[in-house]
Amino acid sequence: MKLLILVALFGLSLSYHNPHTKHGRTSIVHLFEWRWKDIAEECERYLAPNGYGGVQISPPNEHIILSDPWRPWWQRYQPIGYNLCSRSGTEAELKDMITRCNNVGVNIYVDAVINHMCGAGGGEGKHSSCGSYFNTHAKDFPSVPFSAWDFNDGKCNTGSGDIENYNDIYQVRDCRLVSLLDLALEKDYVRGKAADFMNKLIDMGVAGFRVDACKHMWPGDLAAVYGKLNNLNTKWFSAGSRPFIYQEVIDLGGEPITASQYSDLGRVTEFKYGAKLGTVFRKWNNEKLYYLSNWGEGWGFMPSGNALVFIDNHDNQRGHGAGGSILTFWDPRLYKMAVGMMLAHPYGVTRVMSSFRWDRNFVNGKDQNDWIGPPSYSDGTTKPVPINPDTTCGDGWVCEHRWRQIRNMVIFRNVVNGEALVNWWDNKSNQIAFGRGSRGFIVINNDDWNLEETLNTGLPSGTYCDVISGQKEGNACTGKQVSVDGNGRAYFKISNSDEDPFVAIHVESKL
Ligand code: AAO
Repeated sequence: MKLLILVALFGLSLSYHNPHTKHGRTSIVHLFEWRWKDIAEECERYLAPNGYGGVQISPPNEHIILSDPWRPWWQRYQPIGYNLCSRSGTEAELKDMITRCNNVGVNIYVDAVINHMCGAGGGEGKHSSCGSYFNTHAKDFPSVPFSAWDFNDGKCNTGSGDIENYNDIYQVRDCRLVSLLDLALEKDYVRGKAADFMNKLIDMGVAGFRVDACKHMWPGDLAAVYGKLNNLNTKWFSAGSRPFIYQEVIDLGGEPITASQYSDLGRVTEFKYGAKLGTVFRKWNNEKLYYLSNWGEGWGFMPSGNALVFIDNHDNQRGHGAGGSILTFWDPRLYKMAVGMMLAHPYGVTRVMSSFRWDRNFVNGKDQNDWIGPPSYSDGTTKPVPINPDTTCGDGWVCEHRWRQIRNMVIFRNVVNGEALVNWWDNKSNQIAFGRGSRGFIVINNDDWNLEETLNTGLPSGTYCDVISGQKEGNACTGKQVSVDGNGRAYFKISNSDEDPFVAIHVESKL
């Protein structure tokens, strides 16, 4: 009997770990601050044809509109209620996007902000994205409605009412994160409102959620909210599918709240992954690429089946959240290699970042412009994403997910999905290579000298097109060619001064 219950519970919880991606697609792209209209088009014209499995969208909830600073990107992490008009568009546009992306097999994952409402200093009025009235002095959010009873302040015992010490788990869960009004998710009423919001989105067709600020919510409260969620819409997902849940918990070690406290409930963001890989590619602390031979759990990360991984996210690419070692589009050469490593390696569910550019202004190591919102018109509305003739994006949208090296590695990951890591090679320094079964092989040179080696690729004999320097187009190759002999061996030469000092081949890039 006990065993049966255990099996049932285990089965139940694991069901939130599945991203439900379709057609053998494996990666998610975060289209940070994109408008719903642009995402719908991107699903159809680019993401589906190039094998992206899903999109993480910016928070769709009604949010505060701020003027000082002017329309920061982070205003969307300050909910006013659960109406669905936001900086990215109207509810009708949101619905249209979800439908169109689903119709081409690209899932939508919603960034769900349920820990809190807006900042305590948000004031009173209708400066909110759907025009709903609110009053932070009275903690009154009539559009939900939430009132003073629905917040945690009574339970918080810091002087400021904010979290002051991350070593005190009660503060972290019951006090305000950077002054954001902290919802009392122990109340069934509050849980119900959060679940209603998420269920509305599930019924519209989303495949799951990135749950914001989970460190600041009690795991038991989250379990109760998840338990109230509907199954996914059977128009696009098989009957009985539970939503995919990945929880944002920043666990770099050293705090009493850990990622593992949440991993039974759903996947968890593995922040050590990008922080460590950034350190390795930058060669800080004497790190070397060859130490990656046991990358993954061997580096103290959570079990692969619990992890959602990424090189950078919307916070740490601008100094919010964690770590100076993080690689971003600002360091494109190292960044492409790191993203390539992530996508070639079997660990975790992978998320690719897609950013907008902003004018950085460092004063004493801190970017004074870390608040700047997406490319916008003077009235504060977000600009569309124009596509240039060479397929890159214009108007300040970086579109890392369209960079050839990154997009082709997203395809590589799909081609090698489910294959074991094999044929590891390294030079005891910063040159490494490994394969995935007999379907793909990658070679990386981050040393200050050339790589010239004959390696066992495990691939069938033939001539392959490197998908980093180019790609297979028809029967031609626009990049380097690699010939694999009858024993699976191939000669690789990668100059340390190559534009991208790595090479990747897979069975679908065979000429
Ligand atoms: C804004 C203003 C605030 C203002 C507030 C209310 O910036 O000054 O008080 O409005 O008016 C985003 C922005 C915030 C913004 C907020 C609301 O980033 O700047 O506040 O919207 O508009 C913690 C949380 C984590 C959170 C992260 C940013 O645990 O959940 O802070 N991320 C999510 C979102 C994020 C969003 C929110 C949550 C809120 O992704 O975009 O905020 O919805 C330690 C802790 C971490 C903690 C960090 C930062 O990390 O471990 O849990 O993250 O500190 O406080 C080393 C350590 C590492 C440490 C890190 C600190 O690396 O190893 O553990 O240093 O840098």
